[in-house]
Amino acid sequence: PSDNEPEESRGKWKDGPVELKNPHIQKMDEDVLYHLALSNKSHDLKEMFHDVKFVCFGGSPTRMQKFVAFMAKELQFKIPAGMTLQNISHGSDRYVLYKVGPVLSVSHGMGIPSLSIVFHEVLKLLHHAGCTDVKMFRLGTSGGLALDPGTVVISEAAVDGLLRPYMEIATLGMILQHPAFLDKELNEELHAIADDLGFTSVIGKTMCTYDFYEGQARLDGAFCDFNEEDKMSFLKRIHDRGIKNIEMESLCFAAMAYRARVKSAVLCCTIIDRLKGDQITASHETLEEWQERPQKIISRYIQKQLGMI
Ligand code: R2B
Ligand code: URA
Repeated sequence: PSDNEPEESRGKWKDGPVELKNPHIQKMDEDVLYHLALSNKSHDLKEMFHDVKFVCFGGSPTRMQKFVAFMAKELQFKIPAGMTLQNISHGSDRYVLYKVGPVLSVSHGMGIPSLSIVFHEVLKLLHHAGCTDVKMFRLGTSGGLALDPGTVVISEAAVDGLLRPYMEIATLGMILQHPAFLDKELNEELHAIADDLGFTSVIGKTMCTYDFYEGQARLDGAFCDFNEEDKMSFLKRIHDRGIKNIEMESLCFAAMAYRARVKSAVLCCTIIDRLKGDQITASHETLEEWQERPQKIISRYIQKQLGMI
């Protein structure tokens, strides 16, 4: 593992300021967060973001816009009639970034490379802003294994397509492995909230892949070199190893949050049972309702943390 901290400190997250494990940043005159269209010179990041405690990520820009509007309501922020919350990163069309009180809502696009870029920049933003005691959440979708669609899977651990619990990054011609631990206590708290809200949810392992089609054993991509039997035997095998769902960002999310020692959780609703098929055929309305479930769980968690309920 690339992390050169002693084994006994693993699994321990630190509350307190968001620290960057990069000595170069403090020597830089200006830090341009290019994909967020922000910089610590041109913007007063402390003024803008110092009170952020909860950073919620999701793949789609519109979903994250809807989420911030929902959070504004839940946190009883009055938005004047005809007004909407501004996308703070409107100067870049790569990602969206919204803020309501202590909550940031950020889109991350699809897949590890896209998430990784915005995660670096959000961590730097939180550091420059002097934020403390921050928690991060990924609110997403996934394919489930032997679960009714609509089930929320809370990731106990993220693994790659070979069931390895770390993210590999090619750095300076070497492969570095970053462990992807997630916080058990936080997961249990979220699981209890899901129960209270009447949502079916499970805590289990999540497989994170680099591709939606062949990478997730689908037979319906543009290419496919395996048959139904191969597919089913793979999916059953990983299910037997405790994998509850498959998606495309959890490994990077967990690895980067853990590397920064920021507590995080990954909550993905399932939108298909992969033991029954490959194509996503649920209606738009049904998909919307399922995708709101992780958001509602996190909203309830945030309200609790803020002492509102
Ligand atoms: C879930 O859904 C997306 C693919 O449809 C991907 O971003 C993921 O992890
Ligand atoms: N997202 C994925 O990555 N896979 C699925 O099957 C559904 C959503």
